[in-house]
Amino acid sequence: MMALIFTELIFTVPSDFPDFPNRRKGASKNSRSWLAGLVFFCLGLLGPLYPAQGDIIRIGSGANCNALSITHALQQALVTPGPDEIRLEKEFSYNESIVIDNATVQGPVTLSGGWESCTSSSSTGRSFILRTSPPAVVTVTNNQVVVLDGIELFGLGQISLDVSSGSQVTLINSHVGSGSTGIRVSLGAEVTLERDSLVIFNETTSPDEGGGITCGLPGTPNSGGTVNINGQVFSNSAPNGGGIHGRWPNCRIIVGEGAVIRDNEATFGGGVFLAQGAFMGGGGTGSQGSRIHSNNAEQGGGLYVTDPGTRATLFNTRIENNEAMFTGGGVEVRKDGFFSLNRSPVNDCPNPPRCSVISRNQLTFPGDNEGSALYVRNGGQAELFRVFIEENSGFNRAGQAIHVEDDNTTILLHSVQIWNNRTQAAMSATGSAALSGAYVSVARNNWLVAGESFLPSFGASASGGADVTLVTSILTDTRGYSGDVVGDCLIVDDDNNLTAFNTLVGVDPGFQDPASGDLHLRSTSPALDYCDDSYPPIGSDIDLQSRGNDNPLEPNLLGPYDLGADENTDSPLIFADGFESGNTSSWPVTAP
Ligand SMILES: [Ca+2]
Ligand SMILES: [Ca+2]
Ligand SMILES: [Ca+2]
Ligand SMILES: [Ca+2]
Repeated sequence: MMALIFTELIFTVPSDFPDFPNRRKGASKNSRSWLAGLVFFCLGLLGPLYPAQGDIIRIGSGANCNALSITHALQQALVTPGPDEIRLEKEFSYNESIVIDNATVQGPVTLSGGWESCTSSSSTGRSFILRTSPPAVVTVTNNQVVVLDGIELFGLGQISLDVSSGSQVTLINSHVGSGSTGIRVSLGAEVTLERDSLVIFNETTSPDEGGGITCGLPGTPNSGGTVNINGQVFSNSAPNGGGIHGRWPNCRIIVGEGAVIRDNEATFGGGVFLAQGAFMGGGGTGSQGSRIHSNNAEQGGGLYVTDPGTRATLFNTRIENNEAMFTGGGVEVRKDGFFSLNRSPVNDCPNPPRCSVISRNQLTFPGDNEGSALYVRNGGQAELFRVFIEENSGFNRAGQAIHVEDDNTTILLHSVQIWNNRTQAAMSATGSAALSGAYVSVARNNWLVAGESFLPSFGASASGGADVTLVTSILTDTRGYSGDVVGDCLIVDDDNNLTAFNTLVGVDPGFQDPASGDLHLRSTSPALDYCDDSYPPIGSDIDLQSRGNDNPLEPNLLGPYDLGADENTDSPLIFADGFESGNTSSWPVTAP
């Protein structure tokens, strides 16, 4: 417990919402040196959670020790049939290249660090294993099952942990740092990074590896594996995937409660790069969401998804404060890749309703660049459900926050709030792309024109034959539309270039507190009970409340469906004055 708290104190930025939009980004190359890593690592506390299992082999030089090296201990483990725990004395020096496969060990093995001596009954801190020449510091292969508990691996120029061929490795209270790639997972292996574990300060120049974690081998189809992330992948760098690089359909990156991918750096995919059919899924639950934040790249600051069959389908994940030079500050999807973000209908998150966000991401290169939040090209598809897109910005507070371009390329927005972005249009499409928004609430977006004055954003922009359709939505604080945009069941403040049916123009939509980003509907909003189900809702509203709540006091204009991201499900105000006034004239006419 102490270790967990301590880790969070050190490795969590106290304020995750630096001043917008002039915040400074995270790690520099300098801070990624292994010396800095050592400093961080030395601050760790406390040790193994696993009880001793089977035989215990103690490495060290004093009383009660029975091995002088890890390799020596593994030789002893081989001759016993069951599982083994190898305890590493803390002050002892470990500079070995350790191979765990069926030739050297029999049964599952735990490497447990942080023991004061071979006579200690408990461990504190971690043991270091360093290696300055190839191969990897620890290689686990041939279906071995290994737990690293209280261990720090320093690759110092090569892979720190190489797990392959059906093996399973779990890291508890362990750090993997300063390697060429921190962890490589391949050929059906599985690695689990538990919440108090870090992959940190790794750096590679190979385009086929991630800085922190590599899943799959280049040129070997289906050589992926599974990576479960509940810990942090932090301050790593690579050309493709500063934090994580995944390829092949059997590469599965699963983020869970407490997963944090942050301050990583790349050319493509600062946080995560997925290609050639790789899959990323999962999301946070309970008290810890999962976060992809403060990463940076030239394209795809947080996440870069490319190639047919490649998918990232995330829930309860905050993609924020990432930065790209050119496109895709938060997320970039290319070449038939698929990205979706949703709020889990079953698992709560630490700060509802903002369970899933693409917020405070930025583009930095001079010019009107596109996709500070989300950028989709070349056959890519993106779907957002119950997502907040807020405070994203391009260079000089211009550009486009959400952008889709090219044939057969689509963005679907459903129960999405687009608020307070610096963007020329709340959403933009060009080059025959399709953009559909349903149950979308748009307010307070604007952009800085020529660095001089702010103009309200267009509600949407369609050019080059793009197809932009908006239904059952509210768009306000706009300056109309750019290009031809079509819609139905809308409340808009300006319908210039908008062709829409059943639309109210220029009325107050009745948001709760638009200045502070609360776009829930007041009980007096004209958006209540407005639309029918011509545009069937996909699941619940942004609060996980049922769509189509029929307020008995509100006449159904076309049907019981509210416009925008929120369905108002407040109890009907049958006694609107609360009886206190004694003035029956203020009672709604339908009240008895
Ligand atoms: Ca054994
Ligand atoms: Ca309703
Ligand atoms: Ca009604
Ligand atoms: Ca609601």
